[in-house]
Amino acid sequence: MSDSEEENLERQMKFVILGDGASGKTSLAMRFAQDAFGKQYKQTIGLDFFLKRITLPGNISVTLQVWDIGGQTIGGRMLDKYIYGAQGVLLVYDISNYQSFENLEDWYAMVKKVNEEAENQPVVALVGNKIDLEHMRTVKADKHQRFCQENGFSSHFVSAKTGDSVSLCFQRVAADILGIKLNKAEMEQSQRVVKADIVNYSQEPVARTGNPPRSSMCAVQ
Ligand code: G3D
Ligand code: MG
Repeated sequence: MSDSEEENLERQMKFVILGDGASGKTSLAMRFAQDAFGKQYKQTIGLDFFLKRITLPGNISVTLQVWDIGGQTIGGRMLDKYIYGAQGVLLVYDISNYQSFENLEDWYAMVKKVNEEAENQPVVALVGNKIDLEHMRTVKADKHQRFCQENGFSSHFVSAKTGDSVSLCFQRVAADILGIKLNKAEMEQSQRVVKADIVNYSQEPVARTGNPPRSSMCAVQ
């Protein structure tokens, strides 16, 4: 194995998922983790974070350490410890709950405070969750985009319920952290690579010989 391959195997990144209660943080974490860890998830979530390996285009393996803040609120005493050292921050709101969007200003202020003296600033992603509830949307997409532009966030719309774009979101943030730009074709391709990885981890050979799942929705439902 070459040095660079070894380095790739060991690369680990800390992600933290922030946002108001009920915006869907735990659901997102579970949706992302489930494919790979299945029943073990509940066990590991009790320990503050879980690990999941993904493969980015170019066969780059990264292990994501994903922290769900649980019941921590903005004033929570442990919150800075969750945020500290995170290379990826997902700011999550519920597109059908305007307050959850507005409060992200405060969540982001907390991220900036914790990173005041940090050499490397985290990559921050704005994640509008519950897009399956499009008919109940109260946060207009242009508000979302403006918030992204003002602060240099990447923009994501997902549904933890259906699984729509959840893996892709984590993957795009990981790619951003490494400075890898993914074009559309690569994103689709890399989604498939991730799926293949997951199937090998969590399912019996029957899944490998059968039709490969086409998307995260297919893989988990
Ligand atoms: P939190 O960890 O941010 O507090 P949870 O949020 O993951 O506990 O989710 C809060 C509620 O929102 C849950 O409903 C959950 O099922 C729901 N939810 C999470 N993500 C989605 C989504 O993408 N779409 C829809 N429609 N609902 C979602 P309950 O009823 O269990 O409280
Ligand atoms: Mg939660």
